[in-house]
Amino acid sequence: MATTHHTNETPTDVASNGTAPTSTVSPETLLDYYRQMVEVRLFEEAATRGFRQGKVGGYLHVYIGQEALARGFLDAFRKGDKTITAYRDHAHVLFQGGDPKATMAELYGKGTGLVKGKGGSMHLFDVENGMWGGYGIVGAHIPLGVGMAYSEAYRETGNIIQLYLGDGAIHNGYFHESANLAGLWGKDGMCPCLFIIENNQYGMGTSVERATANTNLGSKFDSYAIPWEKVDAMDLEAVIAVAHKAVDYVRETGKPYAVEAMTYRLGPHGAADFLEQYRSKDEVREARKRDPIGLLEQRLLDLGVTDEEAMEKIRAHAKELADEAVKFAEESPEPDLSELTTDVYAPETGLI
Ligand SMILES: Cc1ncc(C[n+]2csc(CCOP(=O)(O)OP(=O)(O)O)c2C)c(N)n1
Ligand SMILES: [Mg+2]
Repeated sequence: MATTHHTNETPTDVASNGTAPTSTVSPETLLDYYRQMVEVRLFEEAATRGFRQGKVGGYLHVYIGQEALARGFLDAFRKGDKTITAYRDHAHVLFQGGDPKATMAELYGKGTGLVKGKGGSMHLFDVENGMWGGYGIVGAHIPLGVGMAYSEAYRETGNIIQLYLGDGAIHNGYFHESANLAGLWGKDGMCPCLFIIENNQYGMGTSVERATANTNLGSKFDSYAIPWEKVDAMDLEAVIAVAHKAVDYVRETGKPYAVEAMTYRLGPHGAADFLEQYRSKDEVREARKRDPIGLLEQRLLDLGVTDEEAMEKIRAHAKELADEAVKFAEESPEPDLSELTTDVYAPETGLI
């Protein structure tokens, strides 16, 4: 479960001031999230096959092993809130209600794709559902997310930003400059930003231990007077509990908060990362024992809300959905040539 560490004002303080966090989740909701996590898993396995067949262009990074993380935090997502993340972005889009067919078509670079085939796997956007990208430059979305949080506070919308970043991205200058401003703006209640570190133990082939002398990544936020805590992100219910507490705090105070979510990348860094010389097979085999989908299956069985047969049906349906998405992507047309010059400038510029 979660271990906590606080620097200054904390969600616990907020709760004691009367705004109790909500963290309960019904067995039915857990079962629904299980279904969604299986659907995302099979979607990404199908996308990986598409990549290996040379049909998915650009690059492809899957979220396999990390599904409970985004699913858990998004339980606390409210309409109007926004998410922003790096290139490992399929799960966020799908959990936020993105269409699997349009998402797969985007990976295939087709005109029917989520962003008309112009973004590919790393640059998914689904603004209608509150998903603001999808960024390929490590760390570059962090200042954008912090600026978006300031904008929400300035316009007094009551919305917050869920800003996801990797354990590798936290060593980037972008992070430190942005976190500094977030802490500063937060003093005036002007930065409703929830930083979520997706600590999957690796940045490409570099383990956290090889990337920093201070591997307690959440503590980087101490420098900027941003309170934080850690959570076991293989445990969906633990994530949901922390997510609500953190989101409530950020929304109530307009101050930033951070969660170091401990997870593991069960798949390769990217679809072309075959050798994985930076970690042992034993390590991955060991980590698989805590696959968040496996843990959730056991939990659902213990709760008595499902059985093997029902779960098999969920898997079979997820496979159908993934197959349909692939078929749609394969049969979709290439983007029209005229699209080459559209969406280049913002409409406000009057240039196009
Ligand atoms: C500025 C920049 N430097 C280097 C890269 C190459 N690169 C792509 S992913 C990656 C690792 C990032 O790791 P992390 O933030 O932990 O995210 P994860 O892949 O684990 O989700 C690197 C160094 C990049 N895309 N952008
Ligand atoms: Mg990482």
